[in-house]
Amino acid sequence: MSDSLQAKHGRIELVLGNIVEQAVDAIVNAANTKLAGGGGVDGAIHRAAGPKLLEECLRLPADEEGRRCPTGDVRVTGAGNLPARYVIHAVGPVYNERYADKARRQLREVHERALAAAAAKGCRSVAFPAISTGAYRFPLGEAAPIALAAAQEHLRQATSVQLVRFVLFSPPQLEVFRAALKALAGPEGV
Ligand code: AR6
Repeated sequence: MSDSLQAKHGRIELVLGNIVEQAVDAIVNAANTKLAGGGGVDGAIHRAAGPKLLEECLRLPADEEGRRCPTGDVRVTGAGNLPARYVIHAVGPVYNERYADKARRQLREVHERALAAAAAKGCRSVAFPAISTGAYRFPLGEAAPIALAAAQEHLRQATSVQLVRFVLFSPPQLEVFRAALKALAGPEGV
């Protein structure tokens, strides 16, 4: 089964691994609205990047409740000690079955905006975790096709981004993304 898909302007790739080890131009963080760190990917990224990353996040403007980025949106910082140049902090939706349509829309949007932000910085390679599928409980089988379709759509336009890598943290997660990538490729299996 193929772990990559060639789109018009670039390639989508799936790997099993840790997002903090990716030597790409930008890594995407599954952040929360406060951008002050947290658990999961966010915690791992802040630990590996060192204190400079948090300092940079805290310098971003916040509203009166300490929110630096609304749900569905992104903010870009440097990457501290990470091998990447930028961290794109992306706030995915908290999944709630009653508002599943809204969550799907916001998940799509956050991927689109992360890719647009990467392109605005001239990035050639971007690595994503499976945003919202941990603490935010978005079902992985629903999240994978949304994330992959947003990447495919971005790579249909002229963009600096040539590689969109999804970094999955466990073999079962990789399998779910593989099935979704296969479905996206269509019967030709492009
Ligand atoms: N590399 C790649 N993937 C990982 C890693 C890693 N190092 N660590 C976990 N995952 P989550 P969310 C996978 O909870 O659901 C934080 O506290 C994990 O298996 O990190 O968007 C933030 O501060 C899961 O599939 O992000 C927010 O408050 C996926 O990454 C909140 O959690 C996302 O899990 C965001 O929740």
